[in-house]
Amino acid sequence: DYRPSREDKFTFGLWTVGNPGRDPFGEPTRKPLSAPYIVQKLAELGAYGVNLHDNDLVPIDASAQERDRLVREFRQALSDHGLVVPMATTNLFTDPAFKDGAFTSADARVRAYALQKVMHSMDLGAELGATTYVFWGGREGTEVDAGGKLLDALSWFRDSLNFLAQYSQDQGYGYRFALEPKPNEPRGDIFLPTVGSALGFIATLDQPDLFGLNPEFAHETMAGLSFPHAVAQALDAGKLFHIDLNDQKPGRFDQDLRFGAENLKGAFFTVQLLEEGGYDGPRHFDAHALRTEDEAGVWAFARGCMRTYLILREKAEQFRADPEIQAALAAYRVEDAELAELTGKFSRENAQALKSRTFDREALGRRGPGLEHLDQLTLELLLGLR
Ligand code: GLT
Ligand code: MN
Ligand code: MN
Ligand code: MN
Repeated sequence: DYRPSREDKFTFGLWTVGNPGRDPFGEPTRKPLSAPYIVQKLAELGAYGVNLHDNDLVPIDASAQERDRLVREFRQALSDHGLVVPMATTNLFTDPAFKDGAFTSADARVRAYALQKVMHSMDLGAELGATTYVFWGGREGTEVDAGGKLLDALSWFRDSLNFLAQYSQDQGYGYRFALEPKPNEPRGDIFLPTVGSALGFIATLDQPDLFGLNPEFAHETMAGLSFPHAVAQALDAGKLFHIDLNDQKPGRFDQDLRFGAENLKGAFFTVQLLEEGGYDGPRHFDAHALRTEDEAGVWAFARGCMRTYLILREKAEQFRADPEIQAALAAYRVEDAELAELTGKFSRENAQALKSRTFDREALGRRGPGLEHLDQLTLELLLGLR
């Protein structure tokens, strides 16, 4: 009946279900929800965990006493309701200090303050048991490039990540770090805008093995790219450390729609990749209930994200078991054992044999691979007709 359980590893951010429905043109439409209350509600719905920014729990100007009280109450709620905190991150975007970036601010004092804030936030995450630490560089970017910092920004960013990786090791926290790309919003152009650019950057870090990706469905879609393709590239590189599931119409502002709400086929192929591609981390929903909704709408939204995932997971199983689909797949993917031998591994002999082989180019060009048929079968499966 598509009821989630802890084993499904569904997580939400405090900032997601806790989003009060503010947008750049309008005030909040809902009351803020306390962190312990969110924990209780998510547990009732069958979630596995809850993730947070430092300031989702502890206001930026909280006293030490207030911090301790908030953390104590949150931890109590987690243990009362059996939820975990797999991922933590830092708010490096709300405060005006970060208006021109955090790690990539042109002001060395802001860069140092950002490092300090992240270290405190990493301490908090470790206290709550988080093992993945996300960096979404929302403010790391520019509107105008007259400041001439494009190259400096990358090296400041690199220095900060190298520093923080060592801090984690020095403290014995054992974090794995996940970079979350986004092409724009809130900045005109955000640095490391796509999964591909983040993968390229990770290779330049001192300890690349500690760093991976937290790709988001909406963000790759905003960049005009395919989310399943981005997820596949991260998986292939062994870099899918975390994932932000939501939905998005292309060519729009960041919408953070309920998972599956817009691009159902993209959602299906994403679930298929996660379930069959060896990802065993949390399935995190970084989405918001529509601003039109009241609190009941928020929980309907959260339930909907998980339910859609479970339905699509079942569809992926049906896809694997459907004889007609499997026959169409087998027809599409032409295998040849002799050629596999010849092309699998380079040797001078293989290269020579391959060079002197004749291929019936025209026949290759004539073959219809049956993708229309296969895709229609997939669509009908998703529509419940198979
Ligand atoms: C913010 C952003 C998300 C990021 C969060 C992590 S914060 O809501 O829009 O995509 O994942 O910092
Ligand atoms: Mn988003
Ligand atoms: Mn977002
Ligand atoms: Mn996100």
